[in-house]
Amino acid sequence: AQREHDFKKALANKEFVTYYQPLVDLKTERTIGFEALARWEITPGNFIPPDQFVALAEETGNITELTEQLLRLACRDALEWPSHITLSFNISPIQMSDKQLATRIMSILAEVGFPAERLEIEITETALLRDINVARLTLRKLKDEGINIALDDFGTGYSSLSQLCNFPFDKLKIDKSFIDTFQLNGKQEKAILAVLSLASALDVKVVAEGIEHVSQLIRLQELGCDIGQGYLLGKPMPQANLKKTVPWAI
Ligand code: G
Ligand code: G
Ligand code: MN
Ligand code: NA
Repeated sequence: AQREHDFKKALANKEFVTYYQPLVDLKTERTIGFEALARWEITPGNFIPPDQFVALAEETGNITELTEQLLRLACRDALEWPSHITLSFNISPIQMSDKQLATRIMSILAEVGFPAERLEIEITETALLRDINVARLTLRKLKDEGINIALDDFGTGYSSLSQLCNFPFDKLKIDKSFIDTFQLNGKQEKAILAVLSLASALDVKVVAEGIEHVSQLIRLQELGCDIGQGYLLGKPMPQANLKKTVPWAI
């Protein structure tokens, strides 16, 4: 009860903020979007990471309210970006069982005036397993509104070929554990190559997550990976730092 009280208070005090990490087109090396990553600033400069408070929000029944607050914030920030820059937003698996999810998202977009075409929702593979029929309906509704869908942490969950064929994904985000360990002609690299070829056949774009070294970047470019994300290309940063760090115009 205490934890629930603290959480409600944090929501009321607007202690949750969003950082933004660049998504970079690996061909042109330009930023094409940002992923919103939530932070709980308990006291100035002191942050609780999302893995911890998202679970807490779920346990205390506050995940819907938290998500709405974060999405509103992120869309407002994204309205200040150039109009070709997209916003990626994480949805937790438990929310894929919410039949109202698509409606909630659409009403925030309408309220803020953010175009659906510039929003991308990131879901994990486990999210699809909870309630497959609700998930399918929700994704269909979001797609029909023009929202893009990315499959996050690809390769670590229970992804099956049928999921890739039966859900309307626009992007696959290859989990950073593959990028961390991959070596020239190693198994991870071969797996990535196979994923690229599968994605291309299904007309889905591929994002490599967790790029930290130039050697990884160069190899992923050689392999033809579409999009990259990682500390090398940009760390998650607050809205105020985006203009300083990311060269919009070029
Ligand atoms: O941001 P890292 O910066 O620590 O994020 C850790 C995890 O928290 C990732 O798995 C990420 O997908 C998740 N996460 C970050 N922001 C959000 C959010 O706004 N909502 C949900 N549900 N998960 C988030
Ligand atoms: O689960 P999801 O992919 O949404 O979360 C991305 C997580 O990975 C966030 O916690 C983000 O801060 C982190 N991250 C992003 N780029 C890098 C990177 O290059 N290296 C590491 N170690 N973590 C990263
Ligand atoms: Mn993500
Ligand atoms: Na991810």
